Parts: sequence; C-alpha cells; structure tokens
Amino acid sequence: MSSTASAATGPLTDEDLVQLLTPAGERVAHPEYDAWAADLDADRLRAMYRDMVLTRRFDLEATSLQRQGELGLWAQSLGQEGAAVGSGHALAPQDHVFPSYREHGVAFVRGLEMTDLLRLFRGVDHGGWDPAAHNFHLFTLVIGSHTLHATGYAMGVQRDGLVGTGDPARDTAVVAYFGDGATAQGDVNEALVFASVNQAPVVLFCQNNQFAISEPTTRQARVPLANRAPGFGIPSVRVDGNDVLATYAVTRQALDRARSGGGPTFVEAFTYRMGAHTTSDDPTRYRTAEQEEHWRRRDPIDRLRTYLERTDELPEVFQAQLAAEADAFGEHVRTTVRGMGRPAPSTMFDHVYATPHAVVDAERAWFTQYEQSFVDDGRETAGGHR
Ligand SMILES: Cc1ncc(C[n+]2csc(CCOP(=O)(O)OP(=O)(O)O)c2C)c(N)n1
Ligand SMILES: [Mg+2]
Repeated sequence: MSSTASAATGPLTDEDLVQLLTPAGERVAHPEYDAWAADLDADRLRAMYRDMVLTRRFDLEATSLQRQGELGLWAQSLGQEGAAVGSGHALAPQDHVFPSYREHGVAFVRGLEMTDLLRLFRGVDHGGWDPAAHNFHLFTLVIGSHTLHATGYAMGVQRDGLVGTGDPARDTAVVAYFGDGATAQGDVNEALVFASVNQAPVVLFCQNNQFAISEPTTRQARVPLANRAPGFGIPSVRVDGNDVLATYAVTRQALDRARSGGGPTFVEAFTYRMGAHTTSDDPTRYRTAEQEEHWRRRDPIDRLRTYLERTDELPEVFQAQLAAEADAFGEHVRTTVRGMGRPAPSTMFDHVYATPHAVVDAERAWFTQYEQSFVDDGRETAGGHR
C-alpha cells in the first residue's frame, strides 16, 4: 500500500491493509474486494458521506454538552466514522449489533434516536433503549464482555435455523464491535474459542484506534491484532478503517460468510482515535501533535469528500442541504438533552432489576436516610450537597 506506506512495523504496519480509496481520495483497484463494493453507486456513497458528517456533528455536540455540564462523560468517535459507517452499511436489517461504547456511527446507520445514547452519559437512566427496535444492543462499558454475549447470541441464531438457508431476508449474522485493548481481555479470547468451534455466525469487528486509553497498541501486541484470529481457527482481515468503501466491502464479505454458514471472521479496522479517550482524558500527556497531524490528514470524511468531488458527484446543493440538516440535528440534540431534566437521585435504584431485590432495597433505604440527613425542618441546610 504505497500511498500511505509508513515506517511502522509490528501491530501498526499498514502494509497488508485492504484499501479501495487512498487518503488523497483516489479509487484503487483490489482483486478481491472490488466485487464487494460494486453496489456502491453515487447515491449510496453520498448517503455514507451524510451519515459520517451527521455522526461527527452528533459527536461534537455531545462533547460540547459535556463541557457545559449537561453530560457527565462522553466517549468521542472522532476519526472513526469510516469504520463505523462503512461496516454499518453492510448490515442487513435482521442482523444483530453488539456495540461497545464508541459505535455512534453504527447506531446512526441503524436508525436509533441518537439522543437516547446520551441518557446514559447524562446519568438519567441506566443506558437503555429497546435493543429489538433496531437490533442494536446496549452499549457495553465492561471491556470485551459483549463479545461473549454476541457469540452466544450467534449460536442461538444458528440453532434457530437462521443461517445458511439461502434466503437473503432470513439468514442472519451478528457483529460485535470492540477495541484493540479489548483483544487482550480473557473474555474476547474465550469468545474467539466459542465462535470458532461452533462456527458461529458472528463477525468480530475490532476497531484498532491505536489506544486503550493511554496504552498504545504497541504495548498490547508485537504483531497485527488480526494475526491472533487464525490461531483460533478464524479467518481474519485487516482493513483501512478510515476508508469507508474498503470497510464496507470487507464487512460485507464477512457478514455474507456468517449468514451463509461459513462461520466467524475477525475484522481489524485500522483507524485512529482523533479525540481523547473520553472527556476525562488528556491525550497530550501521552502522544505527540505530529502524530495527531499525521492522522488528521487521513480523516475518513475528507477522504470520501475528495473522492466525490473528484468524480463530480458532490453538488453544491447537496452540501448546502447537508449543512442545514446538520445544524438542525445539532439543535435537536441540544434541546433534547437539556429537556431530559434531572430526575431525583433515588430513581437510580428503580430499574436495576426487573423484580424487587433485597440488596437494592437496602441500598435505597440507606440512601433515602442519607438524603434526609441534609434536610432541616423541610428546608435544605446551608452547604447541602446539592
Ligand atoms: C473489564 C474492564 N477493564 C478495564 C476497564 C477500564 N477501561 C475503560 S476503557 C478502557 C480501554 C479500552 O480500550 P479499547 O478496547 O482499545 O477501546 P477504545 O476505548 O479505544 O475504543 C479501559 C481499560 C473497563 N471498562 N472494563
Ligand atoms: Mg482502542
């Protein structure tokens, strides 16, 4: 891959990455994956461009809302929109997604009400939406644990006879998204064992954004992360995650294999977390401005925009409409979040379990008493903690 060739070796090498679009926005041929991107006409590419732009707008609004005290925390997906939107577009309606906490672009493509994602980060509920509404399961913050849930779910799909029937509306795949750091967790390795021996219809999609908080991928592996999968008997592929076309093509092939009964695939989407780990993190403490600039020049949105401009497929009217749509969307996000209010702290006990639970009841009773210790004659005491 000469166009982005770097001196990096080991887990950061870019020599074997599947790429269909160079950082300069040039379409390059690929003997295997061109066929998997052949259905991407100009309309579809503009739709992908729109999804990336609106995902980024959502992400930036959420970051601002955290800074204004409206959210407790936010995990940005800045720079990873290509990997999320490309893979999201490859999904069929009946496929199931098990995200970690940075898959905002996949949520957008699946059609979620995006402000629902922010309820968890505002602390107004435990992070719930109906997973069955869009086959998009809940965000998982316990690193890697959901790869087991996804693999188990895929084994269930298999047992329900929803794999390899040849009916494109019936055959179902499951995809689990996780980070580079997660590949070092026991849970992910156990998921790889179960996925392999059961030939489960699951795509294990690793977003290698080069960091697990401050820990670079070079501290997690000496070889590309995708190299781990063949040891479990799972085929793997490394893709340029900032190339939305290539990510689409690679994921489409992997999902097709899963749905048709060909078993699991491990996809490593090589990308870069352009923002901080979360709003609580300061990446200037552990990486250089030069490195950030290097990756800023590989921005996935710029890359597709350049390609569409080069091919004369991005009319000004489309750009203007998209800018207006992004502004309206931003306004919607801000208004909705501010309208979520601040429920009484005691409501945090309400939906921990579906049925009454002795431990939760005891904690609620203790908390109620504690809260009341700040109240004097029906009025809050001066210096009360609220
Ligand atoms: C089991 C577990 N261990 C540790 C943590 C703390 N933690 C939160 S995010 C994170 C880094 C995860 O890195 P990676 O898997 O690369 O995902 P990324 O945040 O880069 O998307 C860690 C260690 C956690 N949430 N869960
Ligand atoms: Mg990471």
